Amino acid sequence: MFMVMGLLTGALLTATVAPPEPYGPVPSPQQLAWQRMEYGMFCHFGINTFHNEEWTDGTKDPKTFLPTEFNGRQWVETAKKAGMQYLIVTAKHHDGFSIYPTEHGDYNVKASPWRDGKGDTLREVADACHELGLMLGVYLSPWDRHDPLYEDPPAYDERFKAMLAELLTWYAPVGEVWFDGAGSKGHVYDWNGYYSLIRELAPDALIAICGPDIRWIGNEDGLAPDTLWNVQEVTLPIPGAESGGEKRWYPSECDVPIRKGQWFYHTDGAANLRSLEELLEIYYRSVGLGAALLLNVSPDRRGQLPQADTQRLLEFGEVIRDTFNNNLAARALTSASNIRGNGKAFAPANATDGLEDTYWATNDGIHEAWLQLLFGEDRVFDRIVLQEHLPLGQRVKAHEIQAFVGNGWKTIATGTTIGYKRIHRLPEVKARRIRVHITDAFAPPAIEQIGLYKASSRETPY
Ligand code: FUL
Repeated sequence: MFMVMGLLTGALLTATVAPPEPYGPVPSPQQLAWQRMEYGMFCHFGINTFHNEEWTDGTKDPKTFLPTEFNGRQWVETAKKAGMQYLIVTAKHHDGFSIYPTEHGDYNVKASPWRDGKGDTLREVADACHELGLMLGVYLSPWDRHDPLYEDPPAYDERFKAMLAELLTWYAPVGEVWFDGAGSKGHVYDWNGYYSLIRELAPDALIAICGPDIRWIGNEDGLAPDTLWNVQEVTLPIPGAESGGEKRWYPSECDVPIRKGQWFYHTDGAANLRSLEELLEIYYRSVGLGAALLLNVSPDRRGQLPQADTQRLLEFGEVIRDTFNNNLAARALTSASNIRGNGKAFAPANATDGLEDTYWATNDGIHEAWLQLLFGEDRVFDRIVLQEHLPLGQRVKAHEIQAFVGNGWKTIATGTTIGYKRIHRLPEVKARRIRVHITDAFAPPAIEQIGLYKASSRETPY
């Protein structure tokens, strides 16, 4: 009888340990899935590719758009091999030339002799993305230097929406719509109309930059700030237009070209190709600070990614894979200064199990706590990865990591926010006992992952 009661109480106790309350705005399922992709490819391809210019003015002859060996699948295959999860293509840049056969206006691929005016670059790229499992995104420039309708905003809005509708239906599913703000100062767009059309035709698509779902990091160097909050005050419909506004989940994207200063291909641009070291620095300061990295690789005049860029990209992908392929923390014995409900539901071992839906959490009112990793023998590592459980919002304000070396605790890394991810690079540490100490948080911390790694020998020691 007592035993039965005991069992019952035990079962009730485990069942009643509620998860912590979410703190503040939380990501939509689409935003969370997008954040988990981490790394994508941007491809700027268009009439500019054939003129060695970044911004042509809308007067270049459409006949000059003439790729010699177009291969959209090669872009996607390369992105996939490089470890990227999504790909965004410029359907139309500021010059107004569309690289897909739009039924609106006359400045597009149909007016080019390429494949007798029957070519469709986006078709090949979209099909390959869908087949190979990459999310497809489209860039459609609001600023249009060719279209005469641009001078008549309501008429232009209708055309723009018609083009959006083509993109979202012909190439579905589209996961991200990228609205560049360049050149648009003073022009009035029907942003709300654009947004509602996207929500209607592609409810899962995220609207980036001049849009409510993904925030531009604010530079074109691929660098996020050291303290990065996903919750931002946003004034819609044009985020960032004014300060203040509604607080919403607004994750960041770092867009940066692999060739310094060049989004489009230039015949003499190879010298601008970033080194492996520069790319790694960008990675650690974008993905490593909790933002997504959108790395631009420009297809050349053949309509393929240049050989040198492809090689660099693959090398970079291999090094990242090498560095993060073996989580030493997975085999640690874990303990913590506080465990929510004292049971398994929120145990510290959840932070080393590699699963997205389990996490270590503390009791309500506990905003400072540590989690310890204990090994049977010394472990050697120089990278530490931390991730918060974002369905509960972003909570951690400050943290530090300590290792037991000699006969005392030594601080080996400190930081502010964690958010989607925080990677610490540090000189090699050899220790049996490590503590991740959340020193301040807005709410009981909820830590989804902790990783310890040894960097690939192809990375320069930090
Ligand atoms: C900028 C544009 O002006 C560049 O040409 C490029 O498209 C970059 C991604 O955004 O605002």
